[in-house]
Amino acid sequence: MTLKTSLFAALLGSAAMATAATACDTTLRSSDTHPEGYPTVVAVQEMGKLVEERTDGRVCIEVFASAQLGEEKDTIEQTQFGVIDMNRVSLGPFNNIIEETQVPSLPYIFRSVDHMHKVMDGPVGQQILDAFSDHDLVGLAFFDGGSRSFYNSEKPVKSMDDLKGMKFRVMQSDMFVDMVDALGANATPMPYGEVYSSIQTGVIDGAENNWPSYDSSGHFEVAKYYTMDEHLIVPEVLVMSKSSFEKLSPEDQEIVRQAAKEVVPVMRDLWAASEKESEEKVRAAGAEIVTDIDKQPFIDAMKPVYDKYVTSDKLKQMVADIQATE
Ligand code: GTR
Repeated sequence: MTLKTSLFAALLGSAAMATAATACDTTLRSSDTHPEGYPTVVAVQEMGKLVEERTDGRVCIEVFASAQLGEEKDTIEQTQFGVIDMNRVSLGPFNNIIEETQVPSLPYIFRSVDHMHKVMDGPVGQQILDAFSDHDLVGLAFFDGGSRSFYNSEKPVKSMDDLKGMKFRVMQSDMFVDMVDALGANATPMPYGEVYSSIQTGVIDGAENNWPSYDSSGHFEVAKYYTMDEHLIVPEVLVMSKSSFEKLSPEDQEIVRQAAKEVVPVMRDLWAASEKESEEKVRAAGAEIVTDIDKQPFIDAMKPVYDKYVTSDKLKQMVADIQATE
């Protein structure tokens, strides 16, 4: 290509982009680490349809799936800076930034997914959403992330003893490093996208996650032993960059907030179906699942984690409120 033709191609390209951009007055770029078709991705796309319709095309949402915009920790920073408008992430990578997010990320804090829904739909959930505003973000809604369990490439883990000395990847949260240490294993915090090759090359023995992630990431191919200890039920969150949010009119802000809330039940249904489907798929693919596990020693081992992280009156009250939620 000559300089002239490549300049022409570049001009054509930007003209095409400009045409695409004019379809909506504002296109909010939303990040997700998961691939197309994953419940969180579909939920934000569904939310986008509501927003586009209700704003008469003033505001659209475009989801960049499969970590196209980066790994969670980096995209969180970019969302705070307003480089990314919207982000769907786990609460885990927020733990080191916003202390309130540590509470629903505590191991075994929720008795069940129903208990988690009750709490996150109530005043404690609202308190956590509000906490984002001190960090250049707007908390819009919580999504499901099921329960997370350990999996590895070495052996079926049937007790805490079996975990001793093994190396597990955790999300980039100090609390999760301490959680794994408290179980007698070793933790390596690393971005999600590096986990597959790190297991494959033996840098780590395994990781921990829910069924849909264990499936869609392909981790089950390299770590076939999954133990249902269900140590975490960490909710996921949809946030917006405060600067992007403030560029919208008050009416459009309200439409965005409302649409996020309305897709929560849609997401929960998608999630329940996806969990079932993924569990069946990994079982059929040869994953060995340990279901019969005594969780009590795991629960007891978490006391040092609570002692280290639940220190302020605010967090103590939040934990008490969660425990008192029926
Ligand atoms: C998934 C979660 C992602 C990401 C990932 C991880 O379950 O949906 O947001 O946090 O786990 O382990 O990094």
